[in-house]
Amino acid sequence: MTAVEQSLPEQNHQPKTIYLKDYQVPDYLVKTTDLRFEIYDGETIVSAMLDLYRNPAATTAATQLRLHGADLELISISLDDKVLTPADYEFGEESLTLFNTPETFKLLTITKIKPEANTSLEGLYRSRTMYCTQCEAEGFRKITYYLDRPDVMSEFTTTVVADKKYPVLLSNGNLLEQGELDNNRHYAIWHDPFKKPAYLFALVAGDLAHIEDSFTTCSGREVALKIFVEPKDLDKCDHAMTSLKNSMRWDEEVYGREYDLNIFMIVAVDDFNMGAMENKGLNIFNTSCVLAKPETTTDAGFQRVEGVVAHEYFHNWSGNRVTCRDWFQLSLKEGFTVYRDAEFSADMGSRTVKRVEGVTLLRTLQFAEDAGPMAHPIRPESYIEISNFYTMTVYEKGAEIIRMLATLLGKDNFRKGTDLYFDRHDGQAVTTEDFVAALADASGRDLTQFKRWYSQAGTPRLEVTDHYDEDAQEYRLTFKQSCPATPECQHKLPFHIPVAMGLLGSAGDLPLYLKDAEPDFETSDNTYKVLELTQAEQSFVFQRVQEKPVPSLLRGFSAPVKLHYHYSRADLVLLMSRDSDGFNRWEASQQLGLAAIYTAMQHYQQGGDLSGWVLDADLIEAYRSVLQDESLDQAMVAYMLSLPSEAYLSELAEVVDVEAIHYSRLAVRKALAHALRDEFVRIYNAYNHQQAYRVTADAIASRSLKNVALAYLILLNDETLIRACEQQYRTSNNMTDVMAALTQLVNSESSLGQGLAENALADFYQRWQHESLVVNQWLMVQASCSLPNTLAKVKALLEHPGFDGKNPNKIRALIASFCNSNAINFHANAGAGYQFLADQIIQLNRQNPQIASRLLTPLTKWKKYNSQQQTLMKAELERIMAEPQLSKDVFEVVSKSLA
Ligand code: B3K
Ligand code: ZN
Repeated sequence: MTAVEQSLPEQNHQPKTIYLKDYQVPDYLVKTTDLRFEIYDGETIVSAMLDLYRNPAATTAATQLRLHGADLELISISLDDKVLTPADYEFGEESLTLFNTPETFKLLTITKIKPEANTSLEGLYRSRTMYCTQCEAEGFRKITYYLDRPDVMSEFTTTVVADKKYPVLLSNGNLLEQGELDNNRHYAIWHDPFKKPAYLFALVAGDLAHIEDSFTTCSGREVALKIFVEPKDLDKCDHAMTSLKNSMRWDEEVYGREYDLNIFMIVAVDDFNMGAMENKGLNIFNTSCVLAKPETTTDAGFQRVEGVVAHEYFHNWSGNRVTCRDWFQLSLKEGFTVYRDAEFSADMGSRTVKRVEGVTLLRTLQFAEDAGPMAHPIRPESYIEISNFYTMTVYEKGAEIIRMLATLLGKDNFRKGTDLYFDRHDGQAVTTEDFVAALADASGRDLTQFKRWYSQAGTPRLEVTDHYDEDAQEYRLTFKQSCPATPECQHKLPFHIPVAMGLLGSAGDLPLYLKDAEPDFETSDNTYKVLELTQAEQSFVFQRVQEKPVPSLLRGFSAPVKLHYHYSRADLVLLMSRDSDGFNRWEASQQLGLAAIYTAMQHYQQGGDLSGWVLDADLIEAYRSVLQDESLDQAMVAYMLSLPSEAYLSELAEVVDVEAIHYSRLAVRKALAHALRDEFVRIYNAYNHQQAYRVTADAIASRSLKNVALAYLILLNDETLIRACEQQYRTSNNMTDVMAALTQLVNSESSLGQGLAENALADFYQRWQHESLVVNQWLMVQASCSLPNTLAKVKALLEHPGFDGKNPNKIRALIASFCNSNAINFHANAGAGYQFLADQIIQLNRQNPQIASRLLTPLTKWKKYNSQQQTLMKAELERIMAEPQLSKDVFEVVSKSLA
């Protein structure tokens, strides 16, 4: 068997589970890593010179070295200049073991790889006209034999050699040297002085254009900033550059973190499995997360670029300078960095809006994950394929855990804690325990119980009851916490939960005199408190309460829990209009919306007709007052008027009734549109002025409110309004307004709307066919259309020249949008949607296992549907399971879903 055959990812046997409890330090470490890449058409020769030494911390004096390697063709291997023969080593699954290895030695391996044939987009691969890499988590082993684990940190020097048709040759660190070679070839040598794990390695070779700027750090060092793109995209880089400079400044100001190399580079790549990658000094980005200009990019797109640029930049400290000991610690860098980027975005735009968006994401997607077969704590105990654990839980819930720590410690102590963490562990590969220990040491707080958030999965439930004693003027709040069983843990111990709160009286916030605690007039006006829950049941008594208050609980969503308190409609209306906490004002609007939808659902489920559905007058008035409230940020008005999504309604349901959810929500929206038509028209007209496009929070807010009004108005099936929508499509100068109008036309139930939609879709493609990212939006709007017959259209689009089954962005835009954001169609037609998805997954399983595995998510939720749907979904999972050569990625998700 050849080396290549040996390392093929065959899965005829059960893939192995890796456990956190089995962690062992590496036997060998790598002092320096010298790489040379000779890139030729069709193949690349990689020479790796490793300076190895036995790890003094290893428990036994190892005389073998097991290197990772996959899909490599070994050409030669020498140890301290002696060429090794097959008797000196052995191939295993994804490994190469050397025998009789000395205390220290130099190992030179020469291997051949085929980037052009690499469709997994992991390791070194080709995307359109360029070569690029993606190594996290375990892709470096597809480049050369190596100790591909994050606790092996080494100093890298990289030589890239290629034909001059690839003028740009990049790698990590600072450029040491470049020059010409024979045969129209040239080279560049890069040196990264910071030791790093292999997952942070990067290389790019291509014919790229770039924009350039510079940043002067807080200590006065000048850093060159470069963004590399295909020449056609050079006009779409400015927003990313501005975002980068803002991020660099913010990390200095808020965390005291200065950038450390002479140069910081970003490269935009069209074929990329996720958003972006924080390789040291050379971030590689999905084009969708760098490129932005008003004509092609929506406001959401602009914000995503800002957020992802910041996220990857912040990793330079939270991830690169201090990295993870093993992949179970992933949330150490991801949760923390998501928290950092969310706070950055909050500082750049509107804090409340950012929080509403973050919580919406968490409560729809992460809560669903926590309640499904793939539930895991933010620090998992085991995995089969680590790529499957780049999850909402590790990222978003992980960020909530950091947010709770920040809340519990307070601003100053939290900063002391992060300073200590960075100082103490700079240059090390550490654990989440180390992170919490630094925060505990710096603040003097005992965080022992808090650490349960790292090891217990599931979303805690908080039941709150209260009692007002008018005579004693005392108000008692009682909290009961519990947490549902998850696959690996049946019984949970109580969590340490910060509950930020206030009490509302008829005239607004009341002062808080918590029994046995000091009132806080020094740092605040004493109307806000953080209660700390640590027991299964706990009460708090407030004194000098002169009227029965309405509690404002979990302000700013201070903990990732499901809160239950029985609010009356009047309570919610009060909170929605008067709470000093913007987040809870929005939350009250959502509770009101939920209740209205549930009423309609009950009617529908009892066989009732929803046409002409009307809402109670007081509810209408509550929404009307939001529209008229001048104190509110327009973006908040837009969010308060948007009803809870179908995805959130599904997450909340015990058994998801897809049709009831869809039609009831639609009926409530129509009822609101009828009742508030004049207000919506007023708002639409007030904000529908063609102005120069700006990406400020205010401008984004106005567009978003206007487009929410439009979305309601279109439901009235009124010819004038539909034509206004079409006019917005035709005349807008920015993609936000164009897409908003196109979406409404495509979803319009009227024949006029449908006719206009057809023309607009044709016009749109004609106009934007050469802009791949814009075509993706065109695919997405069609795949998300809730009208019947969408599956047939999606299938037809698979054959359209605007689709490319090898490009992850296209797969997400068409296939994932249909299966994740179009429940009414995905679950229709006796399982046709399920079968369609399973077919796609089977096709992608070998081509790109990571993408195949991601696509599985909607099928993993099969237990939440009715028995007929369950049977059909399960049958598709079983069909996938029966496939030969299932990738580890797909195997893990399918087998856990069926377990
Ligand atoms: N660290 C990368 C994610 C890598 C995913 C590998 N399957 C991007 C990020 O979170 O910043
Ligand atoms: Zn990250």
